[in-house]
Amino acid sequence: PIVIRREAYAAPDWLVPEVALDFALAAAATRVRARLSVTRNGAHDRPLRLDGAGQRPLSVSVDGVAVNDWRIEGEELVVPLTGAAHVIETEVEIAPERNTQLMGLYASGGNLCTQCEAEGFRRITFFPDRPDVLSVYSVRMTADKALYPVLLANGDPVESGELADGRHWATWHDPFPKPSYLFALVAGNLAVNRGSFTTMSGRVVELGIWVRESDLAKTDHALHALKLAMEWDERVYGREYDLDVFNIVAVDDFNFGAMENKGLNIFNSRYILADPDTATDYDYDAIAAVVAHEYFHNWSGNRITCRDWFQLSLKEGFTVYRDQGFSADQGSRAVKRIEDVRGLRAAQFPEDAGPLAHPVRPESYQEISNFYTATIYNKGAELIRMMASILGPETFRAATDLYFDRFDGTAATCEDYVACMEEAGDVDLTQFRLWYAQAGTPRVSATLDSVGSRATLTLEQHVPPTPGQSDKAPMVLPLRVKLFGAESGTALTEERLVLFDRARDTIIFEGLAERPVLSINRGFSAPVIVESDRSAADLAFLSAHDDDPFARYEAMQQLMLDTLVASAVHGRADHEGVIAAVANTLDDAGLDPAFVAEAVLLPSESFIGDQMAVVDPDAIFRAREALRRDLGRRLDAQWRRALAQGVAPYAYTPEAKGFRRLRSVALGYIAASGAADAAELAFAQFEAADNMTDRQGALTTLVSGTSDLRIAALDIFYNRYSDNALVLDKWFQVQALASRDDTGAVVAALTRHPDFTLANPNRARALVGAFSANQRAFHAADGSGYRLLADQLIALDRLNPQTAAKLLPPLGRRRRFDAARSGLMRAELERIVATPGLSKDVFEQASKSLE
Ligand code: B3K
Ligand code: ZN
Repeated sequence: PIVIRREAYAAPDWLVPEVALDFALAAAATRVRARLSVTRNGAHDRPLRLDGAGQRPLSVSVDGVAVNDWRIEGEELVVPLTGAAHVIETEVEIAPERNTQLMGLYASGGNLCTQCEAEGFRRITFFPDRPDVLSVYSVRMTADKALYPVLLANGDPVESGELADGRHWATWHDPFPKPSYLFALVAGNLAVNRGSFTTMSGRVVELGIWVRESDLAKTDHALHALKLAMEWDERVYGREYDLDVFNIVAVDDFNFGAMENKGLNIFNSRYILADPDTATDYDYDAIAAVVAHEYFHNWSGNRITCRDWFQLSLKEGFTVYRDQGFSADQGSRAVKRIEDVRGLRAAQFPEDAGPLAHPVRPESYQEISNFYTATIYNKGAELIRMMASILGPETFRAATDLYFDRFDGTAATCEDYVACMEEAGDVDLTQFRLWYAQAGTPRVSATLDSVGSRATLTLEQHVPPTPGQSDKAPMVLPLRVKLFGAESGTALTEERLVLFDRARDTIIFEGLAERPVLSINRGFSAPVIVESDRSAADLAFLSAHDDDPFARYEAMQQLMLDTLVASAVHGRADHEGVIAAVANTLDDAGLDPAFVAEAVLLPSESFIGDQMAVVDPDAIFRAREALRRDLGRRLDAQWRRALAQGVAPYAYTPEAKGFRRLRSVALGYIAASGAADAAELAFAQFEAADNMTDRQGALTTLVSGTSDLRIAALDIFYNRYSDNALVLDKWFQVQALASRDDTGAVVAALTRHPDFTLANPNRARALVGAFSANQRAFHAADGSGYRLLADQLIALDRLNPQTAAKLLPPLGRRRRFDAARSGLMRAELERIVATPGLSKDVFEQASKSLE
């Protein structure tokens, strides 16, 4: 395989200051004519090399004269050139309706759209398809007017008109130089929800959300979120929008969540369409977050882009950090932080502990699409968060101002970003840079010894080895620390930000009036694993008294984890501590219901597994169910009270959302208790619900139970939503995630359901992706889960390598399991690697997982 290395970066030989594209659009065959003005970059005599993807040019001309001295080398078009500046014209024909990879120009639901990041533009036309070549684009499109009445591209619309043969045309111009990955066009039969936003300097921007006519009523939430995001970015980062129009188009077939193309974002419809009947609170929140994320990229990504793909976290980590801040400001900061940390632990920590671990700024790749990972995105966001904590809010803002100002209009590096933080913050981030270079989640052991009025906190850190990196240096870990009095329950110290940057260190606290209890890594100030010797009593104490809500949640989680791991290892454990702490939290009337719901939820089966030397899925399931049953029984009155609380007609407010969340958690515990009326309660909620959150919550509970009402509810749900693809995804997903003995068989049957298709990434992820996240079902001892995943993955790879490769990582976690399971997983990986015609996407992930 060809390996691309970060250190091999070289500036482009040729630049393309301007490009004009002319598309004769049709689903079966689209003609693309490209006119590139190219300039030689530096003194060299090398020819022009343009990336392609297997096409042959129909014609090539240089300065208006047809030439035939070009050649194809691999997938590149090589054109010898003599001067310092030329105009190159090429013509190709592509077939959007045969494009199942969904990269480049493709058809979705009868419309035509593009996806170019990272390397899709080369599937449209020959071009230096790399992010450090920035060009001003002019685009002309002609198409059948009846089939494609709407023609959109980047930038601002210029002109449009009619043609004789039922065709029409439109031209668009984007004045901002951009890399090819930000190119976009859409041709389709679309309706628009329009709005407008007046920027801080008084410019009026016309906003449009484009969807199929029948979905128009589901676009208000996204449009509202867009306006909130535009206002937030002005207020919090001083960033103003820069074009006269901002368009978003929703499509059903999309490899990712959404794409930040300049002025023309293209979205997976699941991150646009919402109404209370079809979308959950989780969906509403995700829509607002993704709309904001893509909008924020206009500055962190588009105005300042990446020099090369190793710098991907420059735009993604920073933009995730920005969208997390935006979402935190829409509701509870504490709950948002809990959700983000839960997500990091569910996706990034396992990645960092497995065969696909890589630094936030990787050193090499075979296929760049495989590096759109939780490490680049979510760990990358944690790096920005740590620098923001080190600088403090005002200085951080001065540092981002400096960064935006200095690098506007350029293709920058992670190093450029850190240098701005360093300069504006007047701090030395030399050692901090290790966060970009070293993979693996640091482990911190924290011990607090107190004698009289003096306490010593001893910290030790260890960064585990990861592929290609056996020895690690100590990192800078910003740890927020505070001590509480064990008797009084009040704070003994102020919160301190400890910059722990050695293998071992001690911190002394003096003048303590009583025995201290340690609260550490408050707010999850560093993305690390903390091992402390705090007793169950101290954890219970913190879960009730800590004044940082995240730390309260964390103490409760640790108490639950300690109990569950002990139980999974020894077959049983004392549940009293957890029951008392959960009761305390449920009875604390001062707490936000959304926080309570998060705090009383047990850690997931996989997260429990991550704490064990060898994951035992069945023992974990039994331990967790036993604790759930005890919590359900012992706190029955509290759960029923929570279930009755805050019931009101649907509203999308933080308060109403919190009540809904707590009600669905309560329903789950009532079901776990084995109460005779549990299924009826769930079914009643399922039928009475005036919103999808309550309906899906009830269905989720029913589907993991044994009552026949489960079948009834699934049928009602299916029939009610059989024409709504996004809700059918939920129907598949809820079954794939069910805690049942027969889930593997159910999922196998669902792969043959008439509504199941691998051609649609959302559907593939809803069934196959969800199944592999269901620890007990996926890790069935007979290997049937592994076989199912491998079969689907091999089939999907023939259509869509990028989405297939994303399904592979669960098979790579084999070293975490017993020898029998590990061997079965290995056999499936070997079968995948031996598949003829395998894509490089899947090959890279599978072969690395076998190492
Ligand atoms: N930048 C896009 C990534 C799409 C890449 C697909 N291979 C989405 C986002 O992070 O905003
Ligand atoms: Zn992004």
